[in-house]
Amino acid sequence: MKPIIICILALVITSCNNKHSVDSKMQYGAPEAKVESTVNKDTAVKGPLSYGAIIPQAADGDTVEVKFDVSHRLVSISPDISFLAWTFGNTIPGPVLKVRQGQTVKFSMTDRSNQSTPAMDMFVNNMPMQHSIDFHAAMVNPEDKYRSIQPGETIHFQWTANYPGVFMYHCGTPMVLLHMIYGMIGMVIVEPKDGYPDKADREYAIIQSEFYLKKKGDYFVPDTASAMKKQPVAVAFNGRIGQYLVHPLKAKAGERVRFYVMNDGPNNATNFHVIGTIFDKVYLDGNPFNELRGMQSVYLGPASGAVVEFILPEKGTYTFVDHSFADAELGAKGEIKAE
Ligand SMILES: [Cu+2]
Repeated sequence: MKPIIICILALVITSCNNKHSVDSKMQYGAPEAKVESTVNKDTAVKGPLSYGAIIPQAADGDTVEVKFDVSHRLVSISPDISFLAWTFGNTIPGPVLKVRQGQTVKFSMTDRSNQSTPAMDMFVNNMPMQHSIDFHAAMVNPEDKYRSIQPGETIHFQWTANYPGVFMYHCGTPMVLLHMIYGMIGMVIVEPKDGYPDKADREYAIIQSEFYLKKKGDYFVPDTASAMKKQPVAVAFNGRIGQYLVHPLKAKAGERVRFYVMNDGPNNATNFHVIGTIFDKVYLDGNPFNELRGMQSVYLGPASGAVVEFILPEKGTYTFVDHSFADAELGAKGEIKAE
């Protein structure tokens, strides 16, 4: 073989092997966070964000501005269960944020827990309080960026998405468990630099989380005692019990479907499974390096995620569950319908 051909072959092999190698351009840390005693000028969320199973469109460019605020408001997790929740971006879970690997997020958040929202006055537990946010997708000094802010204050900080995948975010203000069972959880998707090896025909975001509540009058209130025992009264996908049984996700027979699955806990594991198919590929924490094949389910502890890809083999309705079936009975059950 001629030397030039050997050189070209060597280059091709090297570049293939490095396809998913760790990028040397890691950004460790970020400028100091800024806390202001003024509120963001409006309540609207800003950035590549979406709600429910919809995947946001990542923005172009090296930096992306993201803003969502904290509010205390009435949230329903089923027609029968409502409670005064503490939220990021007004919902449980908070909005899904999607960025590209290497992008820097310029984030800002106001603690609006001192502002009244509809139905709030009915509750005795509507005290304004400190909140914070902890992005698992970031690598920054938590004492600085994840510090608690007072009601009426706004925090600004930035972080760079070094690693691809699916990551949790949550309020980190003590008692952290309490802030999480009040609803302060969410997910960040970091798109890998070179994407995933296969093209997906459909993509959906699925966040599993537990609810620890007790009845108080016509409403419910979060219950620390049952949370400490890790005994939820409900487990849901994207914050609403059984929503994808009423409105199944859509697909077509033969399509390759990609779910970004995040277990936001806060306490229990999930064994995520789709009845009637096999996960062709699973990427643990959504990193293309962490590839598994032919999995019947994927076991995810609290604050673990995965990207799962599967083929819907023929027309039909496929149920996705936490195969720890007590959780499925408590609400961790949905459907995807292949037409
Ligand atoms: Cu909080």
